[in-house]
Amino acid sequence: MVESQYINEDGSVKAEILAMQQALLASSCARHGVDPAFIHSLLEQVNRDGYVILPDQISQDVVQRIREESAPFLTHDGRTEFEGHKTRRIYSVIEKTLACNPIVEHPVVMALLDQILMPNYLLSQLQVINVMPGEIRQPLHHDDGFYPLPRPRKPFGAALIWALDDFTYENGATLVYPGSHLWGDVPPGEIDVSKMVPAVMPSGSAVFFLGTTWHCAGTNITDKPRLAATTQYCEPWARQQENYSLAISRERAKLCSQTVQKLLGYSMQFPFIGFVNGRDPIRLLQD
Ligand SMILES: O=C(O)CCC(=O)C(=O)O
Repeated sequence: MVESQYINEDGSVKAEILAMQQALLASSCARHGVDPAFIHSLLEQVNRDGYVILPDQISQDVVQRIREESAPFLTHDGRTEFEGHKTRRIYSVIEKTLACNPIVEHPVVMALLDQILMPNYLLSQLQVINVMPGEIRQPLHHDDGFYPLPRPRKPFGAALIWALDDFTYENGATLVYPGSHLWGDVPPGEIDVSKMVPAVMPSGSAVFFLGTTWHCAGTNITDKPRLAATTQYCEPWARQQENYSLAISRERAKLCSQTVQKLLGYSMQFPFIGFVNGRDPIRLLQD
């Protein structure tokens, strides 16, 4: 092991770097009103396994509002194997309902992302997903796989699947492959699905995973739908999957909190990415 600015000769991280990391964690947690020890323990699990389950993060009031306001839009089955021929999805969610905003800017999620991505990270996708009875397992994937750069590498994003119904093995709980965030490039056909772990969790919980972690929606063998939402985030220099500057009108963005506005793209990675007329685009929402 070669000594560097960050690493000691024995491979351990230098004390001053650890102290700086702790200070950054403490200030981010203070900003979001969450316990740094809790976030630290979640990060340890994420770094080890590539994912962590966050139990009971949103109230049933929030769940119920998402359920009610999504229902009118959950009318069409998917068009591809990936979307799921028996799965219904809502895209451009914020244009249709603001009910999901509390999960987009959830404080625990913000505190985790502050440690994983660069400042001014972005929302890349927000979907409501209803896996209908009889749906088969989704193709395996990792969410930053569409950025064409070889692995192993740092993740370019992170995502959550929020359980709005209780997630069970039988109704198609998200399947996650522990440790797969550390893999190099692997053809999905070579992955042993029997080693994947179902994210079994009660309604109001979420599974958080890195963009490099292999996962998929499971098979729904029950006679009831499995309702979920996904919030996905990317580095501020990466292209968002949903083109929010076209998908979400400015009038609609004005109804969101400043945190959500920034996540949609009314923000910059300083000094040179995302500007409008040479200035921070948040000004477009300020009268
Ligand atoms: O619905 C799920 O459990 C996972 C969905 C997913 O990973 C996706 O659509 O990208």
